Amino acid sequence: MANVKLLEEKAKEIRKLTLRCIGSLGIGHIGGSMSICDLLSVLYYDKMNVDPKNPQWADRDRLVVSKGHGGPAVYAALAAKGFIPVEELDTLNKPHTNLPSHCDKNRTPGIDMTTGSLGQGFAVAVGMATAAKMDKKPLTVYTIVGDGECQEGQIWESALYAGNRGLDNLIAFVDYNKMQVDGLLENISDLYPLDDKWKSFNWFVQVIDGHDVNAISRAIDNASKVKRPSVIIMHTIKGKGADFCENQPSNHCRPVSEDEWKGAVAALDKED
Ligand SMILES: Cc1ncc(C[n+]2csc(CCOP(=O)(O)OP(=O)(O)O)c2C)c(N)n1
Ligand SMILES: [Mg+2]
Repeated sequence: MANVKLLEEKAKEIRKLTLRCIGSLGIGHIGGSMSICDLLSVLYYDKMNVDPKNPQWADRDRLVVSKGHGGPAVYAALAAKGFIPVEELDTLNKPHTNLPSHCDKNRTPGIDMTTGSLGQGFAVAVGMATAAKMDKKPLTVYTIVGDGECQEGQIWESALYAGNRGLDNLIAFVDYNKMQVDGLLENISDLYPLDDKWKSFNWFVQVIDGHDVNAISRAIDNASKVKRPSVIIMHTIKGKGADFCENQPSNHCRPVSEDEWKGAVAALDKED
C-alpha cells in the first residue's frame, strides 16, 4: 500500500522546488513541468529502485523523461531525493550549470537520458528495455511522454516494436494535459481516442487522474503484473499548482516573476 500522505507531501515539495527552479531563472517550461510532479513523487518515493549516492548503479531502474523540457520538475525531484543539492536548482540554464533547460545525462546525476528532441527519448527507452531483457537484468524502464509529443511518428514506430516484443519491463506515462506549444491538441492534431491507439499497438492501457498519487501507484502495480508493455495515460492539468498560469495554453514556456513564483509557493503552503 502506498503511503498516500507522504507521496502528496513530496509532490508538493517537488512543485515548490520546480517553481523556485524556474523562478530563479525568470523563464521556463512551467506548464509541462508542473503537470508531472505527482508522477515524479510516486516514482522517486514509492517505485523506483535508485540510489542517490550511486546514480550510475548498473541495476537501477531507469527514467527517461522523453518530454525533456520537463527538466526543471525532474531536477526538483532529484534535489528532494538527494541526488543534487537543493541550492543547485537556482542555477537552471545559467552559464556552467549542471541543469540545462532540457535533460542531459552527461550533466546531471540521476538523469538517465538526454532528451528534448520529442519522440527520441521514448525510442531510447524502448531500446533500454530491450537491452535489459538481453542482459537478463530485472530492472524497469519508465518513460514520460507528452501528449503533443505523441504526434511524433517515432513514438508509434517504437511503440509498434515494443508491443511486438512484449517488453513487460517498460512502463510509459502520457502526460495528457491536452495542450502543446501553440494551444490545444484538439485544434492542432487531436489524439482521440488515445487509449484505443495504444491498445491497437498491443500495449496494456490504463487511464487515470495524473494528480492522484494513489491512482498512479496502483496503476504502476497493475502494469508490473502484465506480460507486455504498459502505458498509463494520465489526465493532467498543464501548470498544475502554478496559480498564476494554471491550465492556460500560454503557459508552455513563459516568463515567471519573483512575485508569481513566491505567491504560488505561498498558495501551496496554505493548502491543507
Ligand atoms: C522533434 C521536436 N519538434 C519540436 C520541438 C519543439 N517543442 C518543444 S515542447 C513542444 C510541445 C510539446 O507538447 P507536449 O508534448 O504536449 O508537452 P507538454 O504539454 O507536456 O509541455 C514542442 C513542439 C521539439 N522539442 N522536438
Ligand atoms: Mg501537452
